[in-house]
This record gives sequence, C-alpha cells and structure tokens, in this order.
Amino acid sequence: MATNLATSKLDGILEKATEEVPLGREELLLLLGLSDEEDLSKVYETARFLRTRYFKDRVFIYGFVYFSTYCRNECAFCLYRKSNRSLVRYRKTDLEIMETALSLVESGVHLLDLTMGEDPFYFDNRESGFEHLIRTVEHIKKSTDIPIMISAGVVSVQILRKFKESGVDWYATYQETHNQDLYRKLRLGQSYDERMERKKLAQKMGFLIEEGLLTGVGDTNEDLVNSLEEMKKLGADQLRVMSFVPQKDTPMQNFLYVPRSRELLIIAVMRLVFPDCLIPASLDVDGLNGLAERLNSGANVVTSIIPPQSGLAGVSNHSLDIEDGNRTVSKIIPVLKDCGLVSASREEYAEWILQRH
Ligand code: SAM
Ligand code: MD0
Ligand code: SF4
Repeated sequence: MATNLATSKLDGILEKATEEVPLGREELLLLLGLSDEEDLSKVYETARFLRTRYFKDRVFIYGFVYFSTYCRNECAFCLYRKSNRSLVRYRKTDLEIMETALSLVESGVHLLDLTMGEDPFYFDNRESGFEHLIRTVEHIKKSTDIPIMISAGVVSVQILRKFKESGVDWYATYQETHNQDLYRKLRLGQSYDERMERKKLAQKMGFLIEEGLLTGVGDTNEDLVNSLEEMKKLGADQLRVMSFVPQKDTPMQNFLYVPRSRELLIIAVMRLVFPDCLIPASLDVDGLNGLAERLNSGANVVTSIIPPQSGLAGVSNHSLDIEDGNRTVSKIIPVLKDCGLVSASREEYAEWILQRH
C-alpha cells in the first residue's frame, strides 16, 4: 500500500515534469531521495524523453584544451591547487594551443573549451598577461570559426570584454555549490559573490554561460535543491554536475566516497528542471566507460575530448583515457550509437547557439 502511494506520487511528479510544469521543493527532494532501481529508471526515461523533445537524437561534442596547469588558488578538491608540489605543471605556448585546437576541430568537435588554472603568468601581468591568449583566440576563430568557451577562472571585467571582442561565445565558471558555508570549505579564500557576479556580468555582456556543481563533497539534497533554484534564477545555458574525484596530496584525499549513482540522478533531475539546456556527460570523471550511463541519464553534450600525444591533462582525472586515445571523437561515436544518439552537425550546434542568444 505504502509503495503504491509512493509510486503514484512519483508518477505524478514525472507527469508534471513531462508537461514542463515547474516542480516544487518537496517534489525535487523526493526525486533526489530515490534509490529503488525501478523508480530511478523511470526518472532516467523521462529525462531522455525531454532531451529528445528539444534535441532529438543529436549530441554536441566539446574539445578540451587545458593549456596551463599553474594556479594561484587553493581549492580543497583540486589536484592543481597552488601548494600541491607533487605534480609537474605545464604552460602551453600559443603555437601548441593553436595546433591542439586545430587538430580537435579537424576531429569533429563542435566547440573548444580553453581552460587553465588561475595562472599567475596571466593574472599577475594584468591585461598584458592575456594579450597572447586573446590573439590566439582570434587566430583560431579566423581559421576555423569554431565556437569557443573560456574557462580561465574569475578574470577581470576588462579581460572579459576583450574575450568578447575576440569572438569567445561561452564563459564557464562553476560555483560547485550554492551553500556558502560549503563553498568556503571548497574554494578556500575565494569570494562566492565575486565569482557569481562575474558570471552574471558575462551573461549581460552577451556570453552564454555555464554553471556547475560538484557532488560528493558534503552536499545534501537540500543543498542540491537550492542549487537548482539558484541555477534557475541565473538562467545558465549549460549546467553540469561532476562527481568529486579524490586527489592525492590534497586536503580532501580521504573524503568519504559517494556512489556515482548520485551524479546520474542529478543529471536526470537537471534535465527535468531544465529540459532545453545543455547538460554535459564529462569524460573527465570515469572516462569512456562512464559515458553511456551519463547519456542515458539525460546528458546531451560530451565534454573533455583530449587528443592523445598532446601532453595535455584532464582536471578531475589528469591522465585517465588520454594517451590511449579513448577521449577522442572516433571512440565516442560507437557509444553514442549504442545509446540511440548521433553527433550533431556543426551547423546544428551553431544554430542552437544563435537561437539561445
Ligand atoms: N581554474 C578555473 C576554475 O576553477 O574556474 C578553470 C578550471 S575548471 C575546469 C575546474 C573545474 O573542474 C572545477 O570548477 C571543478 O568543478 C572541477 N574539478 C576540479 N577538481 C575536481 C575533482 N577533484 N573532482 C571533480 N571535479 C573537479
Ligand atoms: C570537462 N575537464 O568538461 C573538463 C572541464 C571546464 N570548463 C570543463 C571540467 O570535464
Ligand atoms: Fe585552481 Fe581551478 Fe583547481 Fe581551483 S579548481 S585550484 S581555481 S585550477
């Protein structure tokens, strides 16, 4: 009897989501609290149904260029935090960035995500530090016309403006959580408001924006519902969640493990709440093996394509699947096919961006 009541409640919520009636807090909490396999598959099925409504069977693919692993910050979860001396860092030259960018475009990605730590080489030299990067972006744009995302941390307003002028389409900075106490423990010494305000400003300036969550870092279901509400207010165009991957020699290396099913459920709930948004399935967490389950939860973008032999790293998994070429377009196409999906054309992605603007 109790089960039947719970089942009909879940069915009612999914019906509402299908009709795109906004879900309330209690309903979202109920979804995030599900653990029964049958219930979960219903949620994933609804998420896929909504994805199909807006994107048919088309998936977008993002190339990832982590061009500098130096960072002035001390995020507790991140391998690349300033005080971590246990890794060899690199800073790629303009030419190397350009070559990697071109090879990624050639391989069939729809966007290039240019990412770095908050590298002092760029940040301490004020505007001139970014000068070369901006020229490189202009070059890439001129020769390929590929959409570009910048994930360079909290850059100054002037630099943001220059990125806009050089043709950058997306600005990505993730709060990780919208619980400010938790934020303080994760992004040590960084202002919550500044990060959020810069994102909003970028949006005003005409960038598309991405917001992101980390899960498995002490976030509660209440926190997640708050995040969904904040994301709704923000009106981000792309929304992501990634599971925390513990990093050796960092403060959170022994943090309690949270099963991946949590990330999958959050992806699905994001799809129910934001049916027309872009939601990544990142290869950075579990590599190629983790792709199908993320797509089957309702994701519609594959991110973190990295060419082998480029000497480039990932973020949450700095080397997983890179050198063996598993983070390439050709390796993910069969996985898409198994999930009943195909890669979109470049025109389709350009159209989505245009319509979103
Ligand atoms: N340095 C810039 C910044 O922090 O905004 C750009 C880099 S951004 C790609 C780094 C993102 O990767 C973080 O915002 C976080 O969401 C994710 N990340 C970093 N370390 C991670 C880890 N150990 N596990 C999972 N995700 C992680
Ligand atoms: C990814 N490794 O998409 C990348 C990164 C930064 N904008 C994205 C976290 O998984
Ligand atoms: Fe630096 Fe970004 Fe890592 Fe934080 S998440 S330590 S800002 S690279």
